[in-house]
Amino acid sequence: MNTSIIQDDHYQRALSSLNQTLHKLNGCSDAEKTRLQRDIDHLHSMVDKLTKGRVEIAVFGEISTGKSALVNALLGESAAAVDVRGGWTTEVWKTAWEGCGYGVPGLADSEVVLVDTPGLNEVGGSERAELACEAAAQADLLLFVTDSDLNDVEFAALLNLINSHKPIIVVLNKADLYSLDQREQLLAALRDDRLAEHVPADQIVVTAADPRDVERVIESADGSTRSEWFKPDPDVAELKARIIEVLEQDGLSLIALNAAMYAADKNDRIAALRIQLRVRCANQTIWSYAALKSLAVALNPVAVVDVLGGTAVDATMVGVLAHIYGLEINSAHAKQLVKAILKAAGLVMLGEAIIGVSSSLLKGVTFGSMTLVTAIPQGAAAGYGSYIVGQAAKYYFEHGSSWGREGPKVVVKRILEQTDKQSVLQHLKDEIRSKIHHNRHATDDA
Ligand SMILES: Nc1nc2c(ncn2[C@@H]2O[C@H](COP(=O)(O)OP(=O)(O)OP(=O)(O)O)[C@@H](O)[C@H]2O)c(=O)[nH]1
Ligand SMILES: [Mg+2]
Repeated sequence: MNTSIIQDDHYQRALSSLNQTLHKLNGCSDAEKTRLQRDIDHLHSMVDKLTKGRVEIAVFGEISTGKSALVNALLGESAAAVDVRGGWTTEVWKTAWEGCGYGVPGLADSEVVLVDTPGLNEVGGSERAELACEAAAQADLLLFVTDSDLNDVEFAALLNLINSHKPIIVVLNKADLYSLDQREQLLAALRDDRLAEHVPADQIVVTAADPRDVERVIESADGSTRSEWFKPDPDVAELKARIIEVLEQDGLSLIALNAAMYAADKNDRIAALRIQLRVRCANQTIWSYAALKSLAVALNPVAVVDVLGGTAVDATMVGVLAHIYGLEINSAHAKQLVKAILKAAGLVMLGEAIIGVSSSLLKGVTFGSMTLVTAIPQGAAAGYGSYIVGQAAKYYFEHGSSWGREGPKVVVKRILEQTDKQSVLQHLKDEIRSKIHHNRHATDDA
């Protein structure tokens, strides 16, 4: 296999970072994998890119600056669609640059690929912006095309690309539209002024990717003259030379460094997304168990026993939460955790539950309308207890089954402080009411 030929340290490390990131993805749940499918595909394509030695050069710039024309001129053929109308290129588009004459040493399948992108101001929709971002993230070398002095939008976009820490060549295209003097002035403005601190002068080059027709006067042997329009050849020699120079100097380390940065970036993204998905799923679970507990207590005095023991429903919820965080916990451990949380919450919560219970017991629970007057607040109070237990358990699992240095008391106290109790209670009361609506024996005058 190709990779064994490459002994370069950076290269091997980059490859193993990509593989480790992919390995991490294997541990994701099916729901997480579905959300991360695009990242998984990109990571596979990055592994393929690195093992084959595919060098990607992505072309960016405002609409109609001549990006597609530049790709064609480098290729020496009309592969990309060029049009006088702006916004012509709407997809990120890749093509192999066969005649470029560079290959990563040691990788027989190595190739250079040119990546054409939609114009920057065309990248209005978030989907296209994401595509352009992804193209920049995968590319090893960036070309930024402009056809005049940079406007503010171009300058901001260019700074963004510079921040990706990849080599960048700024291309002043449409040179044929300017006189020699104007060209020099434009170059000086870019090199010595706007980009002086950002791009080395020799990384700013001039091209004419698709020069417009020029009139030529032809003199015949008899001295008569006639004029003829002809299309000059594209002039991208300086750019091509600069690209090859960069690749020959750094080709292998460029693809290695880029792949390593890519893997690190995806790693962070995967971790963030996983957390986000788990938190969402955990919150849904907590709400549904809190509602279940509320309803059980409101409707059924037997369920009240749960509140005193602080267990069955809450322990089941804790087991489900553990599972969401990729942990398994037996029911004895789950009950212990619930008790520990209730204890950490102090008498406030237990008191609330007990008051709820005793008043139901004293009144005796029937499904008459008067009972529901008290049953709904009691149910909501019990559900609130479950909500707090759930939030605390979520914290515990998020931190790898630990309360951290603060201990359960501080954590639970903070959760209590940060919870908008009234709105949780209101939400649970609404839940009970909407369920009771379906019970024809009951009324909802609570
Ligand atoms: N005079 C002149 N015109 C050029 C040159 N390069 C491109 N053009 C013209 O500029 C127009 C836009 O060229 P494209 O290559 O389609 O530009 P683009 O940046 O790909 O445009 P979008 O894909 O729409 O963002 C076309 O009419 C080209 O013929 C050049 O070097 N000189
Ligand atoms: Mg284009």
